[in-house]
Amino acid sequence: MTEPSIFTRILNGEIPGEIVAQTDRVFAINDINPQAPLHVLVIPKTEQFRDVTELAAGDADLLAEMVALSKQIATERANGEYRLIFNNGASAAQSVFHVHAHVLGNIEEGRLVG
Ligand code: DGP
Repeated sequence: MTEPSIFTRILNGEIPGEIVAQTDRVFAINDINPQAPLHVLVIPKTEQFRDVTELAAGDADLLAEMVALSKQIATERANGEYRLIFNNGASAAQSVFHVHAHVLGNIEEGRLVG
């Protein structure tokens, strides 16, 4: 059996990490290494999907729920505008193979990150 992902371990309270928002199927944490003033990870509570390609093919409703929670967080903690990033594969800088969206907001004018 494969080990639970770092995100599943945070969700289960096995390692520290504050859940800043959640729905029945999705939760959000602040990124440990923020690349913008708002940098949240939005993550399905199930780790069955490695990346957004698998997720979109397997459960499009769950992907839509991730986008809706991202928008809600951006509305509460930024001005409703946000950058949404999914890294797909190690050579695209994915390090955790439990699909997650990076939600970035309050980005300084002209400054692109990631
Ligand atoms: P990616 O490179 O797209 O797989 O993004 C993984 C992100 O997960 C990365 O931005 C850092 C974040 N991360 C890794 N470990 C932890 C942790 O223990 N706590 C939190 N809050 N974030 C973590």
